[in-house]
Amino acid sequence: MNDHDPARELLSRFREGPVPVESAPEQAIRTLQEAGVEFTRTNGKVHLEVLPNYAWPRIEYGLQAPCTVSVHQTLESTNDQARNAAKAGQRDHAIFAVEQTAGRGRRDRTWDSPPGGVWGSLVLTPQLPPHKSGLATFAAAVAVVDMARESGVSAEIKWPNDVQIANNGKVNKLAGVLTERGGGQESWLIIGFGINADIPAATLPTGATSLRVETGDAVDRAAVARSVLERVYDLVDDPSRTLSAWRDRTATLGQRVSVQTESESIVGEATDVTETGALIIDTGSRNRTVTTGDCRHLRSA
Ligand code: BT5
Repeated sequence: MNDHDPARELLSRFREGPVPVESAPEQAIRTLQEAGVEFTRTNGKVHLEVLPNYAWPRIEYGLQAPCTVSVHQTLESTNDQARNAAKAGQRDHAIFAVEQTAGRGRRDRTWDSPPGGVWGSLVLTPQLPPHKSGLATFAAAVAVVDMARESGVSAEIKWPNDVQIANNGKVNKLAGVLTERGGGQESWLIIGFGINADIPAATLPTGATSLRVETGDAVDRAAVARSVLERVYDLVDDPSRTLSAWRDRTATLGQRVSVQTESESIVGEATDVTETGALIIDTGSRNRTVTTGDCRHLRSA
């Protein structure tokens, strides 16, 4: 049981309209007010007037996904916070931070996380076996691409976890996904996504772009978060839909690539992905299957 649960329940009732004063618990109203929600009272009814900008009530209001949400001002890493929540038994909960002080990429690389991004981690009970965890990364990458395309931004996926935007031969990174899993019997899956949403050009790292830069408009981070959570839930337990959606949205297949693994660099044509999300590379002499690595798209000869 979470302190916010009566507040969540009340919040969802406002979707049908104003709520009679006598059936709106004072404590729930107070919890929502503390999160920035504003109400008025007229004719014995409570009216929801203002949802705060980027806070859990704004993301949860109208959310079509079976998860709860929390938004923190500053965290070291939402994936670390999510891991603690997972170990404490929480599932179907998404943790966001306005900014991260130690955001992580793969192989402990630094993830720049200034305010304006959507830095979030979703804790799930995994439904697929461990060797298919990579498909959760695929589901999140598809979710981000679809959200971007709905805003008119033609994003694409670079294997395995980058969402990028190609413009006049220049490619910039819009988002990355970091999936982690653990826990033996009480197992958990964390899908961390870093999306450069409402970030101006001046605060982006080199090689990055944002929805704000691409559209020229301010971006509603709560709407971005909602859209991605909904699409992730839509796909994550369905490997065949995830794979076909991923194949439709990737720029990697059919490309000449160079993939740097822990031990070697493999160059060839990326021909397909396996049912676990590994990349198949035709090196000219044989097919190689790569499960993890950093992929570069090379110019065709
Ligand atoms: C990723 O790693 O792309 C996964 C990034 C996942 C970040 C999210 S934010 C919420 C959650 N909490 C966390 O702590 N992490 C997750 P990788 O493929 O290893 O790419 C990392 C590289 O991307 C870095 O070495 C930089 O070159 C570049 N980079 C760093 N910050 C960036 C940004 N904001 N936008 C674009 N590129 C960035």
